[in-house]
Amino acid sequence: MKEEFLTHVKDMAGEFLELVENSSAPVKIIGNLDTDGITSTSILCKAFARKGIPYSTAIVKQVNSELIESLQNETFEILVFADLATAFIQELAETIDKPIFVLDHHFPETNEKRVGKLRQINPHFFSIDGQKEISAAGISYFFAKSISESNSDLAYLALVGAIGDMQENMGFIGMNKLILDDAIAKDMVEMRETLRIFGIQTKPIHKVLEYSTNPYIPGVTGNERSAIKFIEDAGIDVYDKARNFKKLVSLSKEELEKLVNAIEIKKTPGTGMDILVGPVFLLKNEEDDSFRKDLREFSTLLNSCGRMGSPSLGVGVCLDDPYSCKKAYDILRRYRKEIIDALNWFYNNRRSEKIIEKNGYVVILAESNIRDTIIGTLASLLAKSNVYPEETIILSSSYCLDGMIKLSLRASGNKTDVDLRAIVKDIIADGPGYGGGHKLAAGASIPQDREDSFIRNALASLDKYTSGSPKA
Ligand SMILES: [Mn+2]
Repeated sequence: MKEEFLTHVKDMAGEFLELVENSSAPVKIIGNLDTDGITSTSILCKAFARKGIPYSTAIVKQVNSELIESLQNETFEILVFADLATAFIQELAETIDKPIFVLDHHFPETNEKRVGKLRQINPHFFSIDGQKEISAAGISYFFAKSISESNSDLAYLALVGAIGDMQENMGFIGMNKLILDDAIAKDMVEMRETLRIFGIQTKPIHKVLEYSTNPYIPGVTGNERSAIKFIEDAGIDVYDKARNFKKLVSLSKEELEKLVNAIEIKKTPGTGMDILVGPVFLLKNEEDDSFRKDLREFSTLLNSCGRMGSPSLGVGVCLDDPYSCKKAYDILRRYRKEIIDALNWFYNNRRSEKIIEKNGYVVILAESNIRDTIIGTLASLLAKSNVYPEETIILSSSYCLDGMIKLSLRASGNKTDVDLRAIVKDIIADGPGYGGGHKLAAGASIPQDREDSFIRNALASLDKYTSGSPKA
């Protein structure tokens, strides 16, 4: 069904160009506040600019009735949504009487490609799995390529978006694989089989091991000296000939093998990365020490821009703006610091009433101590670490500035007997609030004035799905 999907995208791009020709206002692009949304927006910006189409962008956390109302009052004549809006198709089509293009890969609620003047471009209509095979950045890429073949040099951005949505798993499949082929054919991206630990392409090896949480290496993660000793014990000189700390590029094949074996023996099983060696994807024209060199680091950089409230810097990074790149690195550093602060807050409050630990689950009530866009990352980190036994459900919550409480649910290890969405449903059952997600990662928002009933519902629901006995 790939061909049918691509034909559909082409038709839609054709209709878009025709509408643009008869419009006197800029096109409005509304993108989602994550790596996939930022790369989608950037791809569209670049394609529109090259074609001389005026545009304006907005990056938002979510679509809701207020956003729809405010868009209705703006003077834009054509709207393009990227990586969001699928859950609001009816409301959008009914409220805004203008051409709307929704480029999204979330599971569609209606089966119609057209609802009034709204058009949906969604791979699920063509039996393509939008969770694994293509992200919104990929859809935006094919849309851009339909506008002009010259936009095929943007393929790498689509891969960065797919990585942001966890669609890279020892390589790419489906439509993403086609995009990778384009990026390699354009000589923009190179694939190497090597150690996949995060940061290994750009930082000295001992630093990479010190900061590695995936995998977690007991006695090495978090300790620079032990990391250096660990490398030496593996029979590898930590310095290169120029007496600089060695990076991955300066390891011989034998040394790389020694390093992989040493990590293999020492790492905690089940902490995320089971296979250490696999494909990594590198931007050919980027300096070795650049955060944009390894597409996974590029993805993290954009994610941090979004979560720290500066998504437009992320767009600037994708559009090669030097000022944005410099500022984004500062943001990435601050983001890492906030995550470490969040972890420290967690460890310092484990014995307080803010963290409720039972057998089978833990509830973290961070209130205003952790940013709402960081709380999910904390839950994911705890789920991947060995702080709690396998199969522990981790519910974390923090206050948002808009009067809501944001909740994130994760399960450590491979908990498969509980669908986390069921717990979300229980929590929001008796009042205002909304939520959803996947079986293994779910979230919700509820008003702060309902905090007491949220905690009651959450504990009751978690007790139901786990043993729930007080922790010994
Ligand atoms: Mn997405």
